[in-house]
Amino acid sequence: KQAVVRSDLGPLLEQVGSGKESLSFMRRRMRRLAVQWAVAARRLDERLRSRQRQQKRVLVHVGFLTEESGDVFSPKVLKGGPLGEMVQWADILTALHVLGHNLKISVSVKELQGFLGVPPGRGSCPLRGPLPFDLIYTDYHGLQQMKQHMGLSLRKHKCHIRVIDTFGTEPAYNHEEYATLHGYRTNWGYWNLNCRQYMTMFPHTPDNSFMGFVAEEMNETERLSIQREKVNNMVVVYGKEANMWKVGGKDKFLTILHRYMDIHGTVYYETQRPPEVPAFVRNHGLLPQHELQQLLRKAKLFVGFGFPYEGPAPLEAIANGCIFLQPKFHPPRSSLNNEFFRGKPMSREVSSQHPYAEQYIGRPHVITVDYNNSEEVEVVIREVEPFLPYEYTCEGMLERVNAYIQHQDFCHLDGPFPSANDSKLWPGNPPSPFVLLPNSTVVVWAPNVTAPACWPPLSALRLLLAREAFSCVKTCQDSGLVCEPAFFNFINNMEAFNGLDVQCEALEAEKNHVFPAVAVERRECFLQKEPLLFSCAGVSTKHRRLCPCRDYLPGQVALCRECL
Ligand code: U2F
Repeated sequence: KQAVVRSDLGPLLEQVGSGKESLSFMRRRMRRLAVQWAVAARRLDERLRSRQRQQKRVLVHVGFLTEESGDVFSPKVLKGGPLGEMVQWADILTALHVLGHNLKISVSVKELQGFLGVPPGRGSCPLRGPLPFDLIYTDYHGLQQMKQHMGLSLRKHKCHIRVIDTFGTEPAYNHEEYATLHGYRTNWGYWNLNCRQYMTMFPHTPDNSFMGFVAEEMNETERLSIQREKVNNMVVVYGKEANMWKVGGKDKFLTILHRYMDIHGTVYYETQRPPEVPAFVRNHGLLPQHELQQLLRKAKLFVGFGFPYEGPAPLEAIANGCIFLQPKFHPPRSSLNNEFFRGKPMSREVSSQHPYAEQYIGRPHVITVDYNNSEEVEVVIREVEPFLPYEYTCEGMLERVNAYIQHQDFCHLDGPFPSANDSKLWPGNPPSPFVLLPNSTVVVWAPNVTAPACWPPLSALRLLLAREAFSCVKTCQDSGLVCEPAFFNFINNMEAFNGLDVQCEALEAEKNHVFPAVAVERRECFLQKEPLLFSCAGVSTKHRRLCPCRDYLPGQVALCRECL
């Protein structure tokens, strides 16, 4: 059945209900952005009119909002607790509804059981018969609940699952046996999914799929009025919880800033001003989202003190014409050196409070400086235009989510559960389906006529040899490309080494998350033996990695030029 775009959010709002503060927050957000979604849906529909778009049966099970997982978020919605996750789930639900899919929403284990058709009650009761959904969007909590309540059948249906995972999961942490053997075991990882089934809040690492969310867009009239209404010396400080203001050196910084600017904050408080917030700051208390937008429209500067990491607010500020000033982290923070990130299933280096803003947006909208270096802190405040990357507009999110739904297939592409023990699913090292077309900087492989179907299409593949101690994320990035994990399968062969002029004195196949690669010292070449370990993120000082890169659309890094 063809999916038909919907512009009326009424039925969705009804489905979401309002039993909890978190759900009410999501409904308010949906209502506020309804017009923007409808306009985007119409535009995308015109562009995709000629395409077949299958309607999917989709279950959304929001694990972190279930009572069974403790639901620590809902009671804090009005008290300065995290809202980023709620922002994202609201937008995912809206995108799925607008794209015309058949949607069921669950925020309790009971509802989950009802939708899946497993008898209620505790204990694991395998689902009999076929899965009544094509796609299930959930999170780590929900995954655990499904394991408890679907028992063995979860394994059979795993390829239909998508896990919304804010900060991302890297292959070395995802593969249970490898993680256990090599010290990558955490409370979260080890599900042996295809890493592209994890969908992140920002395009952190191409090993995962980038889901995102949306921020408000301005039309021309709004742009002009924003520019007129800007108050020259107005700053808003990022951080809705008093704790976020507890940073060393902050007082000095604020005092200097206060000499030139009026400082505003939106810190939650009960009766009195939180002691962390200096008296000269005009604190509005936690604001409803639309009032925060109004405040940001007037402000010139949005200042972060280092926490929260990687939240939505800086994008909103930039979209409202603010400059985002944020601290650079020396050394970068990661799960190896930072309490907040410790135990998260990745070792990505977080170079500033908001690496996406730093790397993908940058100056003049984003200024990332070392706050300990007062010379650097000297900011030139000038006019900036409101800016929102296309991938964070409604149309951009709809385009991306639609492409994933129509093309990403983890049930057939790599086999339902590729595992090293399952020889059927991993038929050794298939010969390369390519003809090599060398060009000066990268090796371009043109698929020959028998090339297997793949998404993204193989014509986008550009093969690079990384320098030692370089990941494929960095290697592709340095050439203006992005690492594409879907292509690893096709470059895990001798032809790839030959194509890059690597003379292999020996060839082995091993389970290691940096393979395929060549050893720096002995010219020994290594192929990957476990497809779940293909990793864009992996780094080794002893190896030069083979990297499958591809191009991307301007403002839509998840999609290549021929991906739509
Ligand atoms: C991030 O979570 P946060 O909720 O702390 O992220 P923020 O960037 O602060 O903003 C989330 C939303 O809160 C809204 C604002 C944003 O869309 O419009 N808001 C508001 O409604 N009223 C106010 O007065 C101030 C903000 C991240 F998203 C999570 O994944 C992480 O767990 C967390 C910690 O790193 O950071």
